[in-house]
Amino acid sequence: MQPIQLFDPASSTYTYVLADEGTREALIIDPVDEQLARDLAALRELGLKLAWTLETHTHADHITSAGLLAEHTGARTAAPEGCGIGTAAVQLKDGDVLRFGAEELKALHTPGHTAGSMSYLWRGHAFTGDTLLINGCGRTDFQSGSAAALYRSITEVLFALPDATIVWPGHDYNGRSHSTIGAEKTGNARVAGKTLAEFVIVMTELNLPKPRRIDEAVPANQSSGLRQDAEAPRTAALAGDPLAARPAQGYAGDVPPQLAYDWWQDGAVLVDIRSDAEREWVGFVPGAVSLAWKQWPGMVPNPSFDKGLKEAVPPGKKALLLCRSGVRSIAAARRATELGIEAYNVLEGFEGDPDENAQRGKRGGWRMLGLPWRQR
Ligand SMILES: N[C@@H](CCC(=O)N[C@@H](CS)C(=O)NCC(=O)O)C(=O)O
Ligand SMILES: [Fe+2]
Repeated sequence: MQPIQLFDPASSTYTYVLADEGTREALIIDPVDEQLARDLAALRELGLKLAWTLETHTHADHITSAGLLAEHTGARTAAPEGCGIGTAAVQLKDGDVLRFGAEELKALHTPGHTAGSMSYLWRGHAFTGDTLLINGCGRTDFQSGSAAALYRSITEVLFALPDATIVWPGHDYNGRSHSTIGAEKTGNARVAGKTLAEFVIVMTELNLPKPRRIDEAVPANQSSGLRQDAEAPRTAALAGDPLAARPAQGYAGDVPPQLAYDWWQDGAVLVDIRSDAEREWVGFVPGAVSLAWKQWPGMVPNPSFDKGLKEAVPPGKKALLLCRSGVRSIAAARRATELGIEAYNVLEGFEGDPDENAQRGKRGGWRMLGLPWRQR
């Protein structure tokens, strides 16, 4: 199976899906949060089970959907160890191999665009992230970039691959999809035939404007896209996908906050799965069971969460899972269901917005509806 190349026009980012034909296990490289619904739909249509999400580096121009993909599909997250993405379950070192079905992908440390940047090799394909672009390369003027390191990564690591190796870049700003190592070795305007000193001058003189979203994107990407101040884009991304917004499979159902409150009064168990820090900042729900969903992607299942949940929900009772915006609670409701509990996801969470685009300003969620909550 050839790599599947997907494009995010807003950031000109390429996302790749690789799959093992036999087992249908798949891996996704550099997924973009605005494209979450599209990517979930693509995986579903192709009958693929996502085993891994993978980053080439900490992006400065867009936010990854890795954390959300992991929550929705059960995939594990992997990222280069030098990228400061502490939430990634697997921290990749040079030469590490990731397996999906019978397939293997190899990580190559190719620093320069950022110090942690990696490229990935799969069969005759190289996914070069922003290390090597088509007739270009990643910039080196921020995020621990180094033109000298990039020169070595391109000329000594990537150009050492066979000429026929297909190059799949992390971006292209001119509508090109792929190249080859041979073509870049002879024709890449920034690096072909250049000495290290000449390359450093080229890179120093680029004078590119700062990426528009760098201040927001870098911190968000260091938590696999999960810790963002504004959660609205994720909700909007999910809204286009019926499966993501309302996954009938995997748990008993979705309930709006007011109905959850009524069920709670009737004896259902309300489980607040936000972190202790989130409750401290925003407020807590008196009487709810506090049980943080400390399941960073890849850590599923988490024995302490499972144990706490089983103790909190007596047999025959419904569990109502509440998080901040109604995304994590879907994953937690699925896990509760696996443990034999009748589990519901509380829509819009504690402070989510039901329909940001259509009803701007009309907010929902537990807190917004005036249901019981207190500041500590
Ligand atoms: N204009 C884009 C930024 C584009 C950009 O700086 N891209 C980075 C990759 S994250 C790069 O290395 N570009 C190399 C180049 O444009 O030559 C934005 O505002 O987001
Ligand atoms: Fe980049």
